[in-house]
Amino acid sequence: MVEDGLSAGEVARRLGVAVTTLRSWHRRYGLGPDQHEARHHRRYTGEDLSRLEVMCRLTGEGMPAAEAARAALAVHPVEAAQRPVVVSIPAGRAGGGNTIPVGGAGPEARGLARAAMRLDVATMSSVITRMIGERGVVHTWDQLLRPVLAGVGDRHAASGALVEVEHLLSRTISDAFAAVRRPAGAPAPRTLLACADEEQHSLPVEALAAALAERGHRSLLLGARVPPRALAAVVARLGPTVVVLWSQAPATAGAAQLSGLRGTPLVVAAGPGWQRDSLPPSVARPGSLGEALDLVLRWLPGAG
Ligand code: B12
Repeated sequence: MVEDGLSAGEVARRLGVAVTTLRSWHRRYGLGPDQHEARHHRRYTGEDLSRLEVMCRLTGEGMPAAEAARAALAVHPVEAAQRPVVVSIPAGRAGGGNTIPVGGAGPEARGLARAAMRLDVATMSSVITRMIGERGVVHTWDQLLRPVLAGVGDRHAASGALVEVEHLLSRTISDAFAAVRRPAGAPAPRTLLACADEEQHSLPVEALAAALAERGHRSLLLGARVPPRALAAVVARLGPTVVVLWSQAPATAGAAQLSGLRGTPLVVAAGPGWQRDSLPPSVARPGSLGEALDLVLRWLPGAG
């Protein structure tokens, strides 16, 4: 409950948006404190806060700011006399300069980027889960997640900031992939998915596990940093048909790790870390999640 009203700074902290964003929403859309007492700082009431929460959620889901403002004002109407004229502004400007660049990616990617900047896990999760449900894992990875991950990576590389955003986004993506229903009663997994030794970038193999699940296949997901001895031990125990080993950077792409996989019908070295020249010719090198999925499916019984 908000008794005495909140300052713009307090509201900004609660919602995870910049004070400048709040001011611009107030100026452009009238989404601000109703009572503006002369010579006093503006205080936000509980109703103001509710409207702003709707605004954050909708822009986080990719809705243009002017449209989201109209919806927020409709959910919690303001007194007619105080109602502002809502103006349309060019899309993609909300969030000010404090944004993650997503290139030409669609409104959902911009919404996810904004939600990530606000550390708004609920919105991030609903945007990702909805797109997986509607368009599938491969589309979601290529059109939504990759652009935002790359944007966070670029911003971090340039400034050293946004570690917390990167971690929370990664965690939320992992959770969404893990929530893709694994096929019940499907045959035991014939595919092993792992990251190379000391490799922490596990999202790509998690994406592949979710994409395989969508197509009715279980896989064994070993995740990040799998030492070669552990990998060789699992392969010796289970004799999988396919092993996919992910390396994001050359530092983790020692080709010797693949020697323990001899006898596996299909070995896939995936990720930008691997150098084709250093790999035996029998090792497959997909160029995308979709290619990796097709490659693996070709080796699994009953796949099509
Ligand atoms: C999230 C992230 C992390 C998370 C990972 C969380 C997780 N569970 O995965 C955490 C915080 C752990 C992390 C750690 C580090 N990270 Co990091 N990270 C990222 C980030 C933002 C996204 C990674 C990702 O998933 N990319 C997926 C897509 C977006 O990458 P892609 O290269 O375009 O992949 C394409 C191809 O490989 C191709 N493809 C080909 N075959 C296949 C097969 C499959 C199955 C798939 C899916 C795709 C595919 O399609 C892909 C696109 O789909 C990137 C930024 C970026 N641009 O990638 C940095 C980035 C990869 N990280 C980087 C670094 C430096 C690190 C650290 C060393 C930082 C540090 N100082 O500690 C550590 C340590 C890493 C280690 N030893 O493994 C650098 C790597 C630079 C380099 N080439 O050496 C990057 C590029 C950031 C940057 N711009 O500097 N990171």
